[in-house]
Amino acid sequence: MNAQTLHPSSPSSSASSAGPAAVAAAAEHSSTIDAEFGFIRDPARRQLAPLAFGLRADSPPAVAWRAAQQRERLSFWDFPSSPFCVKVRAMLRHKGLVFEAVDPLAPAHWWTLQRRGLGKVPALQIDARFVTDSTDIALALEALYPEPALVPADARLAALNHALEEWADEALYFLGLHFLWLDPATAGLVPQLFGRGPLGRLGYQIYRRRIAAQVRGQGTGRKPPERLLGELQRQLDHAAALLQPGPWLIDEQPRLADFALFGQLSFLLRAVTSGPLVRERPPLMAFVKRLRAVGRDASATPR
Ligand SMILES: N[C@@H](CCC(=O)N[C@@H](CS)C(=O)NCC(=O)O)C(=O)O
Repeated sequence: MNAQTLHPSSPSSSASSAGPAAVAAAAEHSSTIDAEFGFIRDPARRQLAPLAFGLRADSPPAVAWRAAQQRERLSFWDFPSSPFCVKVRAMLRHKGLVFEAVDPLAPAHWWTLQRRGLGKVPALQIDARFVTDSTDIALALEALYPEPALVPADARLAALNHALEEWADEALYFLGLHFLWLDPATAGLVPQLFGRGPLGRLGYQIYRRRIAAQVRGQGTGRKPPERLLGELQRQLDHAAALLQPGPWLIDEQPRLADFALFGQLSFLLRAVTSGPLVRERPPLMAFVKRLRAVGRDASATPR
């Protein structure tokens, strides 16, 4: 197997200052990142090795350096197509963290999610601590691994960051749920995710009913479909305008709001009606491409 050896600098150096020279300077702390799976092979951190696959061989040295300094074990309850999981996955990768992805549908993991979590994905276990909700996960990560920062230091920008995150997580998400689950144009596609057998069909019916109740309860589902289409177009125009001149929503680097918008745009791109509306807005597609690069292809959206 192809492997790449990395030489992290001393633990007191800042991650952002770990250029190639600093990285090469501390050969005594060397650890190996497997080129294919991103395992860390440093014997001192062996407990992470078998399961971690948050990094790829093309991770920049500073990212790999941060991962090599990571002491906590991160297990991520990750459902690939969830927009909130796309958001968290991209943030984990942006921060250069190594994590184990856990299948939330496996019975034992599903039960953990009900018992210790909110019954929803994403969830992140940080050593023994179980954190739920993508915003709380982001803030927990930020406290442990402050660089690169998801929240700007400036109070006004920080408030704007949270307001735009909320807009993406709440307003865009319910439109996404409608277009992916309830819009008749997508009806043939979603059941394929569940499998064509009787159990898959039953699972799809039950879950669809649950989604319909959520979308109706929140209010979006009470509006006629034409109105939702107009609303989506308006929201996407706002998103495109917010990204001018870009490259990010509010700052010189991607922040929490950018990851939230990325998750929702990835979700909308999957649906028959909403996908073309995102694709026909160049600032949105340029943004999605930029975040796919930052998040090392963290989106589950097919290209
Ligand atoms: N506000 C939450 C939303 C999480 C959420 O709604 N997750 C959905 C998947 S996209 C879920 O787990 N739904 C299952 C359910 O509601 O039972 C966050 O930011 O994490």
